[in-house]
Amino acid sequence: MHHTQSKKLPPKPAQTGIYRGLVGRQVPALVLAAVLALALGSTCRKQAPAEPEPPGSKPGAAQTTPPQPFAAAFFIPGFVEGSPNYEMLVEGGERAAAQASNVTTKVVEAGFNSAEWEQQLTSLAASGEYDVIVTSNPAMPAICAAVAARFPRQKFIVIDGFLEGNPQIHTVIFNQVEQGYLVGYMAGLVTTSDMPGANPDLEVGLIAGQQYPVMDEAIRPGFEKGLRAVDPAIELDFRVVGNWYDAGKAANLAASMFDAGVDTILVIAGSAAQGVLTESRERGRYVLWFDSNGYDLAPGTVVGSSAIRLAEATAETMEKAIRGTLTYGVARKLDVRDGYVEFITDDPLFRESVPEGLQEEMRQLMARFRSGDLGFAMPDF
Ligand code: RBF
Repeated sequence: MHHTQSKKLPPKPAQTGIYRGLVGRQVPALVLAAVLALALGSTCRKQAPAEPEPPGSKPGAAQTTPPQPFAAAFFIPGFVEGSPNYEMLVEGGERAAAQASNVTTKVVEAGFNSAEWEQQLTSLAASGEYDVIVTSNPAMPAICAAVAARFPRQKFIVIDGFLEGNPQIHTVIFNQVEQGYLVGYMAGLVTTSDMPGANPDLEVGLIAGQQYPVMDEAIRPGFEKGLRAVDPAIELDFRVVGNWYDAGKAANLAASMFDAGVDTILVIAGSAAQGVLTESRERGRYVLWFDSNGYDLAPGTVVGSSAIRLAEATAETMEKAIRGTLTYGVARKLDVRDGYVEFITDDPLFRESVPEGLQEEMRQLMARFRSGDLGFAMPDF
């Protein structure tokens, strides 16, 4: 496509940072306008027109300034597949990017060796290609802060992490004391029930991929509070896989827990959780799922599922970052009352696999959280 005006354009500025993410799917008029806007010194994204664009409106109509190119990288500290939080992060982030115009994204999987994450994140920041790096898990705020200190113009969003006051980092954390309580209450109901897989022992399990502060100070205490709200005599058997991928080891842990009298296990172990699902299905025991809706992973075995609205939180945060309205230095906390943490009671598989009385107890528990009648503080980390 020939464009006569292109000769009048100033040469592309040398610092190509924000141009690098631009891909061929944009129309030339948009590119021209973006270059022109930059050349005129308009660096403020807040001036971009409100999105989404009205349907049918063609970019390049010339009355409004088209949005400047925006590039986001999703830095996954592990692998996307099999880790619900990372799957939701990419899903939500890609959704926000697709709904805006002129936004490009890239997914970088950093693998399971956490000793390499800081160096890999440093490379990503050093490329200067990304307006924002979006990442997830409670260990990432500290790593982002270390990298941020070396790249003062790099911005970060950490979903499922907490850090206040760093002007380059925005964090969002979910109230996992409440989330733990919800599944703990359900585990208590199941282990004290006459469901076919429940035994008379008051023993419930929790298998975690690793031990970390959010596990020790939010998820596990919340889970135990929920168990004890049903019956103070219920005991918790807590085990750690040691990584987020060893399904064989997770299956062995589950087997030894079942042998010791456990009938219900909450598993938070990334792709290692597959081993717990298999072992529980074979033994006719029960699993509770944590981050996303897990009922269909093993119908009848997964009898309870909490969920965090991580995809939605990521999409909203990304939208603001793209528009230039995101406040960095802020740590958001989202809980049940806000609508970002829930126990899923409306799934047909939940209704099929759990007696009506238990279902009703869980619906009432959710109602108490939603009304503010019940709530727990999520500590700062
Ligand atoms: N959860 C996963 O599902 N997969 C992972 O690979 C994974 N890696 C983690 C690494 C670290 C260092 C930490 C602190 C947590 C990790 N989590 C992982 C747990 C995740 O962030 C979250 O706490 C749980 O999924 C509960 O919401």
